[in-house]
Amino acid sequence: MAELTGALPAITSDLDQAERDLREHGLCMVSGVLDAATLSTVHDELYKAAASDRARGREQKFGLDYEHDDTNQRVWNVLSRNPVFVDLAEHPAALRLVRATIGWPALLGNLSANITGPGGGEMVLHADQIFVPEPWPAEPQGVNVSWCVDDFTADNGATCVVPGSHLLHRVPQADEDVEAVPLVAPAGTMVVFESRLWHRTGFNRTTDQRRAGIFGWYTRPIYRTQENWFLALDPSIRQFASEDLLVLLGSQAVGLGLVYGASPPEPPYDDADAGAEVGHTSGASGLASNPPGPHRDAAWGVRGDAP
Ligand SMILES: O=C(O)CCC(=O)C(=O)O
Repeated sequence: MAELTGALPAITSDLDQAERDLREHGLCMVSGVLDAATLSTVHDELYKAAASDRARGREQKFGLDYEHDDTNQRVWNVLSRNPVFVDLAEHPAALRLVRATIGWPALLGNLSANITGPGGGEMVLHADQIFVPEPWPAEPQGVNVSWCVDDFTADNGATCVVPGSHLLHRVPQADEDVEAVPLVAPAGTMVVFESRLWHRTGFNRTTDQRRAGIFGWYTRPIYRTQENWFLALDPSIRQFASEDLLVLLGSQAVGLGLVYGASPPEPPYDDADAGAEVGHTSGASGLASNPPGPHRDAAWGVRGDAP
């Protein structure tokens, strides 16, 4: 049996504490990040997207999910479904913890949802950086920011984690004899765990509850994204993207992902102030564009996080 000494941190609303928990335990649970109106919109829009996918036969099975499970539903490309999901992907609290774990620039590998249904089976125990060849680099290569869209309970399939497993610094074996404990948390909780932590979807033992979680997967910028944003993203999301989101999508880049040796230019802005700031005109037509930002490359260089 693997030697494990970890513990689960308590839910906190203090981001300094969350950052310490993430460093020490490989995960943190943060309350008070979403207001009630945002949570309600996220909930309704996610279930609407899930129902639409199901009605149109657009569901895709995921390799690590329980094989014989027709109650669980993955919802892909959540970022394109409604701008409220952009608010999750670039939430300042989320990005603070992403930066603290893997630095900046980072890429958003995916924003997808997993909805467990009554009777839904367990997922395969895994670490998210499963694609990184071993021996792994000393530091985590990614971080998962997950959002509890419903209450997560021990019965309805709350994500289960193996405390301390990030320190084992390897993927779990198929027959690994370890205890995975449920992350019990109310809807709206933001749970952040680094990419070496072993985890899985829990059993949904209820007869009448669905449990939705949205999982934002962020990586260092040397990894390919799971969702191919260049093909999958609704163009309006990029059109109105913040600078942080452009970086996360690979549409602003340094070192890798360049176009003719420079960062790709930003899309046109609709916002007169954004153009004025850099000495460009931007009118109601929204056709003026900001230049690519060598100043940004310089800023990243100073932070020293460029690949
Ligand atoms: O659904 C969950 O609770 C966990 C999902 C997960 O681990 C994953 O998608 O990698």
